[in-house]
Amino acid sequence: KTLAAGIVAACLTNVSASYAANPAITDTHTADPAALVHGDTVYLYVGNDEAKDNRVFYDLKKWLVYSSKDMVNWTNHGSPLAATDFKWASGDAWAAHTVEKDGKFYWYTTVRHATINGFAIGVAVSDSPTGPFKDALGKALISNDMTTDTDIDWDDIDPAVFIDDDGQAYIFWGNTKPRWAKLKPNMIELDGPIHAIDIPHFTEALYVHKHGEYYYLSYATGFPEKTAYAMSKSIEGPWEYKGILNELAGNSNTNHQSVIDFKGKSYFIYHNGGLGQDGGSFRRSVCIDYLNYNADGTIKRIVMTSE
Ligand code: FUB
Repeated sequence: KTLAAGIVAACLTNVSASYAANPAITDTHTADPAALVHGDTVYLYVGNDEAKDNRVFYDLKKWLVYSSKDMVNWTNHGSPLAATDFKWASGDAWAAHTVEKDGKFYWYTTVRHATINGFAIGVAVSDSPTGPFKDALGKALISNDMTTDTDIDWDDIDPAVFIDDDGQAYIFWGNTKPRWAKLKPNMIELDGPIHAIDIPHFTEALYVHKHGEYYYLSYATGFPEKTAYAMSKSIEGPWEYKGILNELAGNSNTNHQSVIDFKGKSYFIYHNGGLGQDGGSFRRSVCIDYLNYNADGTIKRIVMTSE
């Protein structure tokens, strides 16, 4: 090998290494992670990026489920749900979120509506975290005709469901316009009005979690996306903006986070474009790092690792 070839090889290695931060899932390209702790196991629900290269757009037809008992070794349970399992949808398995209530698992999904303009949110249900899942409603839970901006194609995306200690469930969602509503105890109908949320620099990917006496609302900000967060003592807000939680994750325009506590540690789960030489904005990969709180309840900025 010539010196020049060696230098080129070294440079390529370095470039690749700086992008190849920590994909936790490496058997295929995965995006938009949503983690669910159930017993001694974490279930990870992700979209499957199938774009051939990074020059066109998202190609997500289905979601995948993984599980782990140690956050290191992951078992692939295949795809128990595809976008077109919702008969009223035409495709696009965008970001989704699964929660458990009373022994049933509800998988809230973004899909493109076949007959109503734009994206919509559906909900599938199963008796098991790994499926089989089936459409729980036979129609969209939230569609573009239910919100005020019917001309905006993708403002009804990225559902995140939070069940509070008293059992009340809430759904948060949106692109550009963050929104929330209560869910009825059956988990498949909205209960009451749709509310706007007042948070700065919102792009998409809302996620709610609770730690101690605070609720945390994290979300993608700007574009390319970083992750920001806000805090409140009430799930209904008002939310106090706390700044950037995670920097650009590397080689992906988007990011999408999930936060869990598992076996005594807190985790920040997200995606980057770091898998192999062909990772990127439409060929993303799920990553996991620790999340740490300060004594006052604020969150330390995430330190992204390659381990
Ligand atoms: O994966 C498609 C879209 O990209 C998601 O719905 C957004 O959150 C962004 O990650």
